[in-house]
Amino acid sequence: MHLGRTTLSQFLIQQLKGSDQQAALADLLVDIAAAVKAISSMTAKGALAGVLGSLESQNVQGETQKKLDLLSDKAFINTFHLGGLVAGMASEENEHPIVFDDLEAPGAFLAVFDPLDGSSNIDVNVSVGSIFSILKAPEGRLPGLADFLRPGKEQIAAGYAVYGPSTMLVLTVGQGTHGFTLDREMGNFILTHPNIQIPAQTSEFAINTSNERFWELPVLRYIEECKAGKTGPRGRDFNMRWIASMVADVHRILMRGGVFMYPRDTKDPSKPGRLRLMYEANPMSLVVEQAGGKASTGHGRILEVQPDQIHQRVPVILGSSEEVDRIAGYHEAG
Ligand code: AFP
Repeated sequence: MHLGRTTLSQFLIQQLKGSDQQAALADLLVDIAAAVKAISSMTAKGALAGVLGSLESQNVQGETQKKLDLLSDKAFINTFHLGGLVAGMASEENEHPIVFDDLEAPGAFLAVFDPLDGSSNIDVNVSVGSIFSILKAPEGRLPGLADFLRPGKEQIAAGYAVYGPSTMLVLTVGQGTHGFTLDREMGNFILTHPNIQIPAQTSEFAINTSNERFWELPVLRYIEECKAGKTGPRGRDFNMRWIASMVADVHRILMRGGVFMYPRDTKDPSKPGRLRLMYEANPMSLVVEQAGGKASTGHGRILEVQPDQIHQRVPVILGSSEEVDRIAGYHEAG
């Protein structure tokens, strides 16, 4: 692999040359890259493209939808529909899965995605992203809801795009986690971060501390120890970051280590966390684990969770393995 010259397509041909299904998966990931390029172009234009601001509508989560939420959702839906490789898809912006029943033969894959994550940052020009998760579709029939509700360990590919100063695509097909940077002049994603490895240790944590009064004891203990720094049991100072865009926070952790936490809290007892399992936690957990990190609910591996709803939420603690282990240990101790 030549850094700076290997394109996404060339890389995927190398990684996925074992079977027809692997070749089809490579094609699907190239289709996803095309949708990401379209979204990158829209976000880069900002206010000039008339795509900022909110709509009157709300999504199934009861959250106000941004214009770019829906435009990004359409970009993925059209890409998947035209590509013919996906039998059905589920997204944050649609209450129920969409099944493509007009194809000659059902596609081999299911796509689950958050078309624009962190969209409350759009209007203030802060990095946002898209997150995707790919599952195998049932053979010879159209998919039903149960076919989507698979544990994250069954994902065959996952990744995200981060629309920041540069647009990057970070993905895994189960053979490590790799980063590609969009060369806007050429319109190609170029391999710039092969085999990303998250440092096992870190001195940086990411959490929304305005929720502190709602945290459970293990989380309180961990954050207090980080804040105590050199004067406390950790014996070193920590730094804090919170971009409120999961993709941007997790990308920083992939680049330099850290731990990201959106834990279960008592703010809304009906919600076991804020982040959605199927299209935020699962894909990000696979990417993180493939980069040598860990991803836990506090009480177990996120990728083992058996979903029972498309939009269900889950506590998320992920990043540098030694910190995730420590936090899980505090949960075990109660
Ligand atoms: P939005 O898509 O509504 O901006 O939510 C983004 C997000 O799901 C995730 O990307 C952030 O990590 C998290 O919410 C931020 O939540 P808080 O606004 O409660 O900090």
